Amino acid sequence: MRAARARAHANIAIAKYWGKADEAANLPAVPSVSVTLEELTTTTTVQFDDSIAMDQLLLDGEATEGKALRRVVALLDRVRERSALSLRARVESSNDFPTASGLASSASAFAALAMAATAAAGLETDPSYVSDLARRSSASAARSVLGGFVRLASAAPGAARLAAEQLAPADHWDLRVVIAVNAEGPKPVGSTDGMLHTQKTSPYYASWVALCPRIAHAVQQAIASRDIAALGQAAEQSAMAMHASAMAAEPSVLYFEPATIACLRTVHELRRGGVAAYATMDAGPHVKVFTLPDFVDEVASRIRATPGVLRTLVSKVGGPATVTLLAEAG
Ligand code: 2P0
Repeated sequence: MRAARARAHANIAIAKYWGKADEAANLPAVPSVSVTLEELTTTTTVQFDDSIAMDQLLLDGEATEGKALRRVVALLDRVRERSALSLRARVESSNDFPTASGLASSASAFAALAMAATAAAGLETDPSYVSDLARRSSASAARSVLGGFVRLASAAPGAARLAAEQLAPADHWDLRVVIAVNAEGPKPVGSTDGMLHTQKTSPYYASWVALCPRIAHAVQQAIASRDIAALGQAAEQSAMAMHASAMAAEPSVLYFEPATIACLRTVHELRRGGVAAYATMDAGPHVKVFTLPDFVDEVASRIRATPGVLRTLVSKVGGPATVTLLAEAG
């Protein structure tokens, strides 16, 4: 029996990924740039075991089957193929943030799984291999393998591989992220379905794809020069353009709730008062606010007081996924 335990952090895209160049190979149509979140972590243990006949998944202590298990098996099959290992695995995964909050992240989950499975199979945990492996399950997970500020390029259909790359480590810039939790429970339309529907039906999808390289470039430059205003403006344009393309789909994909708009108004008011605060939204109603240490308490208290906000989380920039090989048994 061979086992490994990995930890990976969630990430928030500053320049968003929304759209696939190749659905079967899960290759993104646009480049994305993210920041890794120290405070939101998934821990996953993978144990290859000759006493079990099928892969098993425990999510936050609950035996899980169906689609979640199938996605895990698909990743394990890739690792088994590369390592010529035929053993089935027991996978145990837990989040240190409330799963029911709708913040449950496939990014940290598949990054941790890819890292743990690779190590448990006795393969080299080369970040480029692990990131490419995670990307095949969930493109945003490719970014969570690396720490700090991370870029995932777009790819041509049929590209053989695509891994994320680190732009700067976590200690490059003490950016802070305030997260407004604006709903409980899973989102009505998942990211994969939402983006595929957008690219098939939205008249604005082509404009979105054309815009993304410019936004990703602006975000990279803002990170390099630690320029929060430039980063924030590009982040807000990326989020609004992504959501505009989704809203224009037929039928519309609408992730915003009243609290989402209320948070955007709060962020605008904070900026008018001289506070560095910039908002982004993913495939859900929550709002993530980029800010700096001097402003983080004020941003968190103003966001917490915004109507409809259930609670807030605050995070620093986090490091890469890590893995520990557990003692071989049996
Ligand atoms: C992002 N999102 O860049 C964007 C912004 C959501 C909104 O990456 O289909 O779960 O598994 O590759 O990684 C969420 O998409 O999608 C996502 P798949 P994933 O963070």
